[in-house]
Amino acid sequence: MTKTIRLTAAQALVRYIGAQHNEDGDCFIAGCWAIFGHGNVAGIGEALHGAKDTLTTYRGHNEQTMAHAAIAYAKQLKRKRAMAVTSSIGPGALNMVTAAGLAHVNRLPVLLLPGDVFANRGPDPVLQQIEDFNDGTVSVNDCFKPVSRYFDRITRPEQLLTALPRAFRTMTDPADCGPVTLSMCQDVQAEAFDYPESFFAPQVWHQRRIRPDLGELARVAEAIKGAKNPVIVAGGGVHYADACEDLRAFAEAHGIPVAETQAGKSALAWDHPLNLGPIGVTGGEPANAVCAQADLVLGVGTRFQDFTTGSWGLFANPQRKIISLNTAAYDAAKHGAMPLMADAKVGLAELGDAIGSYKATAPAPALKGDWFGKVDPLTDAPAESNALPTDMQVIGAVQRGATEETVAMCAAGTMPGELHKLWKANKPGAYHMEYGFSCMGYEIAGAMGIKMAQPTRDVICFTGDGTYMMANSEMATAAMLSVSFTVVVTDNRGYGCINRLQMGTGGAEFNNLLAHATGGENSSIDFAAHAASMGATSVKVGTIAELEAALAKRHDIKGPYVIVIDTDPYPSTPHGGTWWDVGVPEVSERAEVNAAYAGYIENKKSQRID
Ligand SMILES: Cc1ncc(C[n+]2csc(CCOP(=O)(O)OP(=O)(O)O)c2C)c(N)n1
Ligand SMILES: [Mg+2]
Repeated sequence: MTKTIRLTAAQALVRYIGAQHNEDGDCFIAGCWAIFGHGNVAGIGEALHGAKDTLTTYRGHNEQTMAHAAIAYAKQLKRKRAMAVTSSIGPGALNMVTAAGLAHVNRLPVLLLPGDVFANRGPDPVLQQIEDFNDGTVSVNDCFKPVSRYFDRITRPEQLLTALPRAFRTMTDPADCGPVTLSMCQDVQAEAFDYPESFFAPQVWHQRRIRPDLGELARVAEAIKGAKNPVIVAGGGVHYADACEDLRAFAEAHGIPVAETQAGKSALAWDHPLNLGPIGVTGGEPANAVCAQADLVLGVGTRFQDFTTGSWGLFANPQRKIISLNTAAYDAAKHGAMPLMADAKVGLAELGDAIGSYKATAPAPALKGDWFGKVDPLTDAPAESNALPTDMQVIGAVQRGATEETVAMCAAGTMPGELHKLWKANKPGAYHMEYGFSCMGYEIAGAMGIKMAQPTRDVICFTGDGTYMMANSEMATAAMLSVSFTVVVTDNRGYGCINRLQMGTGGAEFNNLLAHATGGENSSIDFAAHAASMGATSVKVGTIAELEAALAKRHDIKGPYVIVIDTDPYPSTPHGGTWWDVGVPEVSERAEVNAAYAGYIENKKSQRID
């Protein structure tokens, strides 16, 4: 006779979560973020309370941003651990959909547990049920389907017996990793079932390291041996596979230089001789010049998104070949690449053996010297003047005050591009950029998630005024939990980067900066006062020197510390970068748009479709 235990579906869910471990012996799910409503308070709420000594529940202030905190936690820990997030039905659930998209793009694990309408349909329509006129099986939670790597709707308690192992397989499988949504019908959460006791036995989820297929390996090795000036494009997969050291060894052994994507940055120390630095639209001249010439591009753990490839205009050598070493077959076969489906760590090791003593022609070292010669002065503290500081100077101030343990983090606005170009990351994990979704509002909650993941790190969050306004309420959560990190708010009174993009595509300045928005002149937000009202320590500074002084105090401050500085919305690093495909109007009454369109058509010719 199978020994069973009678539990509600919610109790079984929580008990199973508590029994799943990673290879280090940690509980894979490190905690559960929760905002309760009628759709989860009685079922999941009761179960979480029952497990509160082993699985901590955190009370957030917005479903989207508490999920951002969970996702940042998993990203900083290189997917070795994740968190769960539960919401009520309807609006609370839909608030999490954006965060699911973020995790989906960035291939990051998170366990989303939205409540759902009654499976038994007894009270239909329950409060917050949308009612599809044509399909009785649809609820708002169907919106999670395209943004979940695994979606399941739990309409009977015993479905957890198959759904939960699938959920954990998805979150711990490097090739398939992403958000899981278990849509928990409200009545089912509270229904009991006799679960086999063995279902709750402790389990370890090992990190699968896929070795290359021998045919693929041989073909790729042949291609590399025939290359004169190859380049490696290092993406986030290098970090997730713990392959930073392996990448360094491979690059050094074969003299192949490395360009870093936003997710890959910090794989090699910024001053490593073979680190060409940032690639692509937000890249620098060293990487972009080498990529333009390269006869072979070896992507390692990269999605080859448009910011990396310059919308496929960057790799301009007509003879060039692309190789994609990736755990996901989807990424390994992109854009006609020769696939090498493998984990970055074991894949690089086996590829190294296969190419033996092969050495590439190293690029001119002067490239890097020239680059820093040009951009470093932009980050210097300005001489005293009445001009507003630039974002580049703000980066310089933070960089000068950075320690061995600093993590620079950001997601959207001017700063991701500036940080990619200018930030000098000393070691893996020193740079945390969410640039797959580039989701405004990730920053403050994400900084909290990073600090929770690595409490000894010095987390510095860069956020514009726009992204601060979009989502700041987890600041109160961080204050409540006494999670310490620094937020540098660059207030340029508007959506500065999009204003520049608008001008760059021939548009009139319109609806981005407050100065060009209806009623914008009436806006006067005191960010420091706002942050203080939520329990943060805050200060408004007027100059770069004051910013440096304020930053120096951060190590003694408990909870979030917010430093606000007004900056100039117009300047950005005038070096590096490459074309980015943004559709420009084909007809317009504006001469500037027509000129931009002519330029667009010219640039479009560089876009490789082969
Ligand atoms: C959720 C979301 N909405 C819209 C965008 C498009 N977008 C990218 S950056 C940006 C403006 C950011 O403004 P701010 O945070 O003030 O940064 P700034 O560029 O001014 O430094 C917008 C609207 C986005 N990335 N994410
Ligand atoms: Mg702004």
